[in-house]
Amino acid sequence: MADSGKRKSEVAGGDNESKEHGETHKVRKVVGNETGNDNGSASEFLLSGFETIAILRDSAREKNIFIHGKIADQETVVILEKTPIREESLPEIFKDSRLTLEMKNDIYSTYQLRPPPHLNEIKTTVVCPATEKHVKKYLRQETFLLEESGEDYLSITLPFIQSQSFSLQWVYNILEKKAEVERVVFEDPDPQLGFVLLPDFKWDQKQLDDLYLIAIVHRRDLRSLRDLTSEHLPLLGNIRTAGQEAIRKRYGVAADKLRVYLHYQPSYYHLHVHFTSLSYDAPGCGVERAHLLSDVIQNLEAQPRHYRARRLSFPVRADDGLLAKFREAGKA
Ligand code: M7G
Repeated sequence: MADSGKRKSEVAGGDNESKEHGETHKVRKVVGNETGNDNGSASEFLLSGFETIAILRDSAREKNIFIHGKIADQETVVILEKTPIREESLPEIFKDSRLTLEMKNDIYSTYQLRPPPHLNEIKTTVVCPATEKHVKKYLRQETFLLEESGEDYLSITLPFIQSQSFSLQWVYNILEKKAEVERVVFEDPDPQLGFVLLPDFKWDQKQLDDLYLIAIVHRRDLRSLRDLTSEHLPLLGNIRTAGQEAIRKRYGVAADKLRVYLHYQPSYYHLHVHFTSLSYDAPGCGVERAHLLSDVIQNLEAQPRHYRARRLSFPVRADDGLLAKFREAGKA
């Protein structure tokens, strides 16, 4: 990310140009009203009364920390993440920062650098009110790989997700233009083949290195990969082609620089497709969870009911109720 050395132009800084495969594209300013329904100033001090209950997870390498706490008695999860250093900000960092010497030895010296506050932002995600499931999702835990047959899905997984899964309100808000309206990069409004493409909330859109968008389908009857048959090939083909084209136009990132995939299991059971930069090691892009859209399309072309019948593997956390259900059924 920050150290990839081949950074493209800044995405959010206005009308910048980016080059991909020799072509030059306008990278339009995409950051507007971040939430689509929040004026920003009201939330400025949202975290001033935050009370920490527990650190769910932290990583010195990823420079993030996941915290469980309370805001005015409401269960809350806060994620703080240091953002990559952008090439564009280097002149200002060098010119306006203060250095404190830590040590000097021969030709080597280390410093604490204090940049101007606006170059020292921390990307912050707040889930409030958070459910117990949110707290568990972010808690670092031992994981186990489950293998699920089509029958296991119908008899164990489906009843479980029907009773347990996360609310899809945020998805419906996007589809109904009640939230994140100004963040939408592309929309095909067709009720059967259409989808909305927008930045994933994990991406701050400040640099292309960690580009991350999601395509959310308009139809509401598809939960996950398991529901897909050859009947859905036109939908999947449309997401692939129109999604890649929209990303090429908006960000100047070509199709062969993108990793386009579905998660199994997803966290949110409304069909959506992840588009991430190929060079970005995105969370959840490992082979135990990510299914490339092009493979999904090919599998359905070869076998119309591939994903209804096949055994699918996926990781589950130690305290995931689904693991308990598989164990009760003697399947894990
Ligand atoms: P998933 O495969 O269901 O689960 O992906 P995961 O979260 O375990 O990866 C859902 C995707 O939607 C993730 O990449 C989330 O970061 C993203 N996402 C979740 N929420 C609640 C929002 C949101 O409110 N807005 C946007 N833009 N993205 C979200």
